[in-house]
Amino acid sequence: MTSSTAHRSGFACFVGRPNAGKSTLTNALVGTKVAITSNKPQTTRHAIRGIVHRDDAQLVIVDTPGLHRPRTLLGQRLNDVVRETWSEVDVIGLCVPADQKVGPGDRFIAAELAKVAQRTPVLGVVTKTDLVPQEQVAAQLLALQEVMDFAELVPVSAVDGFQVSTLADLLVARLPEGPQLYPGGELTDEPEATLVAELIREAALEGVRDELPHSIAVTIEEMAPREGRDDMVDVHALLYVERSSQKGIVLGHRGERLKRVGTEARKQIERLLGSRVYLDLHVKIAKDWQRDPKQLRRLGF
Ligand SMILES: Nc1nc2c(ncn2[C@@H]2O[C@H](COP(=O)(O)OP(=O)(O)OP(=O)(O)O)[C@@H](O)[C@H]2O)c(=O)[nH]1
Ligand SMILES: [Mg+2]
Repeated sequence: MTSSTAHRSGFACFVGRPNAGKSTLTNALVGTKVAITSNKPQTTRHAIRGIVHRDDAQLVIVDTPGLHRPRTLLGQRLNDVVRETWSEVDVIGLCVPADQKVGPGDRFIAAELAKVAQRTPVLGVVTKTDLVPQEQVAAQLLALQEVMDFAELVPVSAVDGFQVSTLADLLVARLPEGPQLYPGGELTDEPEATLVAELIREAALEGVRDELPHSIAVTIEEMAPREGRDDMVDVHALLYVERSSQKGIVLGHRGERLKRVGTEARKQIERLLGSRVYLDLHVKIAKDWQRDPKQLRRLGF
């Protein structure tokens, strides 16, 4: 028997061009940072699950990489992650920022989604509404309506919180009835080491540009509480770049830049782990790793 108070549970995913605001929106819905964000394209590199707990539902949001025209094997792999994710969820949100014209990239994604839309509802989500006047939001909703037949259209801002809970309601309404999928209080199923590596990458993305953001990868070589101490975790991490010229930029003059990245990342990691952290961070060159299947595998792609 169904009743209006039945508990719902399931999966939603956000898709869209790089930089559309998918990860920021995921974090806003979950209420904490589960995915790193930046103003560089292709910040997200795997499907990240964030869990929204409510009395009436458990909504698992899967944040995906931005779908784009791939130029490397990594880019292809990222796009594969997106397509695999949207074929598995209960509801999809196509994110389009309010401050940019609906373009060929959005139409390309919508055309692909139209095939999925027969069995999975797709919501049109206009993000970043805080950046533009109201009329422009209205115009963007109209423009988005043209690209495909959406189950629902909703404008949101992850920054000022506008309609974030409305979006949660709309997503939850599309979930099947079911029990909790994750224990109460669990906000993500990302391994701690992955979150730590991501926080380091987020800090490293700050202030770099052009090709460099794409070339950066971070691995955690070792992470453990310091022997004999319960208030200190030692983290040994490697920051990969693809060329020696990039290593110079990341290090900065006398290693000053890397030091700043380490300090910023350490603060974030301490907040995440709730303990003091010693971060040992080194830069290594993995030549052209974005194009090399073997190295991609080693880096987890
Ligand atoms: N003003 C404003 N900025 C936002 C909002 N949402 C995201 N941004 C900014 O937009 C940029 C991209 O945000 P992300 O959440 O990383 O975008 P993404 O879609 O996950 O990007 P990829 O992972 O590269 O696909 C960041 O600089 C965010 O701070 C919003 O609601 N308002
Ligand atoms: Mg992202």
